[in-house]
Amino acid sequence: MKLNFITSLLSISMLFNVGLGYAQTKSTAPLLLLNNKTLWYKSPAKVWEEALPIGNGQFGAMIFGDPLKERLQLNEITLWSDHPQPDADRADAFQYLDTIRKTIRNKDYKRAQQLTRDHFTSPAPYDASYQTLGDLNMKFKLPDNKPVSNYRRWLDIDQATAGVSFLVDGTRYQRELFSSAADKAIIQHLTASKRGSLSLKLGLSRLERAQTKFVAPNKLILTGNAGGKLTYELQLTILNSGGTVKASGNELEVENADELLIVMTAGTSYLPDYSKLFQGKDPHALVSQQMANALAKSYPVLKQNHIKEYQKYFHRVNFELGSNKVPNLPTDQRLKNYGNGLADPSFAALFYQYGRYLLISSSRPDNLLPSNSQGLWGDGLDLPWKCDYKSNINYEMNYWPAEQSNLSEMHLPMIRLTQTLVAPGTKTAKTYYGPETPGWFYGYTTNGWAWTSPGADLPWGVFNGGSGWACQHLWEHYAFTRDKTYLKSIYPTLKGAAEFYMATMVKDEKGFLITSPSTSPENYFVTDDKKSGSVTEGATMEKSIIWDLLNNVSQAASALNEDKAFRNRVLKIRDQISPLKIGKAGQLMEWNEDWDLNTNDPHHRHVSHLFALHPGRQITALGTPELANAARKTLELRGDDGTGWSIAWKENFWARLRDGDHAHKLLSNQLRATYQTETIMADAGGTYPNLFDAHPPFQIDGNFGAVSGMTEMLLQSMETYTSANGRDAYILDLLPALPTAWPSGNITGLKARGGFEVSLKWKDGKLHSGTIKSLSGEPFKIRTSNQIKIKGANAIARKADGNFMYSMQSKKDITYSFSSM
Ligand code: FUC
Repeated sequence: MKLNFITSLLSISMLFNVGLGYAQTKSTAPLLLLNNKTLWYKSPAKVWEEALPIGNGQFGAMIFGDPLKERLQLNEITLWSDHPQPDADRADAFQYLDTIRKTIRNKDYKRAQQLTRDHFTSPAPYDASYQTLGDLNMKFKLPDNKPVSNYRRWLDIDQATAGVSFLVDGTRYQRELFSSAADKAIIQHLTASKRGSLSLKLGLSRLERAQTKFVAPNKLILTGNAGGKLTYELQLTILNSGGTVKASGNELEVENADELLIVMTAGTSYLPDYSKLFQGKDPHALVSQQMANALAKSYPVLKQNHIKEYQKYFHRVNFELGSNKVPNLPTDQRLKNYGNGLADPSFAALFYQYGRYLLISSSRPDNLLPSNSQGLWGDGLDLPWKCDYKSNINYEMNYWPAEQSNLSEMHLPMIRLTQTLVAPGTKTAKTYYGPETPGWFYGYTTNGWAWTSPGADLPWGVFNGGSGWACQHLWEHYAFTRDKTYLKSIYPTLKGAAEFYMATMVKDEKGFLITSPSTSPENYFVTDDKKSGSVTEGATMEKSIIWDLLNNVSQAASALNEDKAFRNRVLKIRDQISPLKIGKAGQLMEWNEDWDLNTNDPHHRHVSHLFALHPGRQITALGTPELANAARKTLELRGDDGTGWSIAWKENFWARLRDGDHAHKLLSNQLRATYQTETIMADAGGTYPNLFDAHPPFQIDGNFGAVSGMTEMLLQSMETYTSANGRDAYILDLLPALPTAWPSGNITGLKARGGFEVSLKWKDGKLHSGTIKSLSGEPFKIRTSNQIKIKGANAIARKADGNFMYSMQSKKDITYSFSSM
């Protein structure tokens, strides 16, 4: 292939003006970044949390952008160390179930804790970790001792391209990069405004288990294994226009080129098939094929393919807050200002769209694994918490924005992994709850190898809710898309999860159904006589998850018009689940007994017992006001701080409580600039300069939780009513929690349950106008706080709670417009 760009001042300035969409006055002036869809900085990244992420779902890079020494830290979503552990269940666990339950009922919590730790955890080591693929290191030769000026580093989330640009001795150097899902490659284009200016050495490296091979003078291959049976391969090809490229030791050396194209492709032997224990073919043939395909295309074509494929998803939602004038400040400065309370509402919109960018970039529809706890990006061999998929918040929070922010297909890798857990989870269910136990189950976490056993220790390892909560996502994909073929395909998985819980719940002293043994994620209780433990019966979160699952399964059965007897049984059992309880401080009780105020850790980061408020729908601000008030009290007791994801979750809770200002306060807490990367388990949070969320350390769930929280402030659709045809239909709640900090704005393309696409515009803190497109022709209701005119509304009622309700019969593919009165 030939490079299509002739390096000249003209083509460089065209590249700046047309290709990247940045206005530029003179070729030597710094790039002026005028839009609100670009992260940009005035200096290279010194630490990983400043580097900028690109990814095509599967293959990603963190770009540091140093003029002299560039580092691209690379990841491949399936690169998991170690191996599957199908025998990690504790073989005799079931023998102890009855004793553990009786010990709990007898309130001997100390012994119950010991018995559970000894007999109901997993005896297997949990060593497998998501790992780095390696680094591309580039050492540039620039004119001696000449300073770098006019430096810019950016990530354009509208096009999913990143770049670096700077001047040395009157020559402008530019690198542009993207990770293309269309062509399955990371592409890098290097130019300079003076011919023959590109001289560098480049090599591939990895911390361990890697060999570099030369295949041709312009090609490098890095291969190895990840400690178990998984093998990986990374290929790099460099094409030059002008100058020379040759092998030099373990590196490639480029001298005096005018322009360069560097293409990288990567893969592993991972096969998403549990029955084969994930063992697929060596990736060499596939990675070589991907390289050949990419090399057959010119740079402009590769770039165009990439942008088109990316924007198909990204452009579905447009979000503007405040004025269209974006401060001409680098992103790290805007972040600092926001955290210091300076009004810049458009920064929140950038953070929102960045979250969508991150989901698209770490979870394309055909990903072999979902976005993990760092999305796609992780530097090291043993990453924080193994970078796995923890079910007690992290796995699910990653996918909260998928449906509502119109990225439904990005949900599919998570839905597929959850289905993969059915086979190992069937075994785990029987091993821990008895050979006759129906269905499938997993508790605390899963990983790239479909782990379903409990964890090795307490308080975290023995949690009952994993499969139930993960299944909420299988249901939600249907709730938003109304795709019955899909629903039919996942129904057995939902049903299996429900069957497990229906068979294993026990009766409490009053005859209500609860779980036992039971924990409230990673928290300890203190009884009134000051006994502390984590193992008890009937923790609120577990019963709330089961309630939600049974509710969803019954709706699924009725939507499919099948399984009537089963559905009736599901509903009967759902109604026997122990009700949510309000404690002596007016709080929603976390435990089966009113122990909340005894706690030694009042600000514990998990606020698990509010699952019913969000992401569940058993509590709603207007439908169950007493429980909603109790949830509010709980949030007040827990406080406004927490780890990154904890703060993000609280944004969602306050939005569901229809308190936009409090939700916004949490968002401001989250958007405090931080560099803290040491693990902190209590109040910490914050946002790194590259806008990754800080647990700390970096954990991507906070980014996704914030997208969800902001969406919940603008649109909610979790409430149902029974429509004239006897089916469940949804209430679309418009601007339920608009904060005063966002008096004007607009958002287009949000999705609502029931199959609707919603666009909203507001002014002076009030809904101004909008549209609702019906994608499935289902009836719906609209709730607004100010009166609107809408064609086709056949009923208007002012409710006691001060909102207006409009009842609609919709037709498929018709868009309904409305405006305020
Ligand atoms: C859970 C949380 C931690 C952390 C980890 C990945 O264990 O309690 O805060 O998010 O997952």
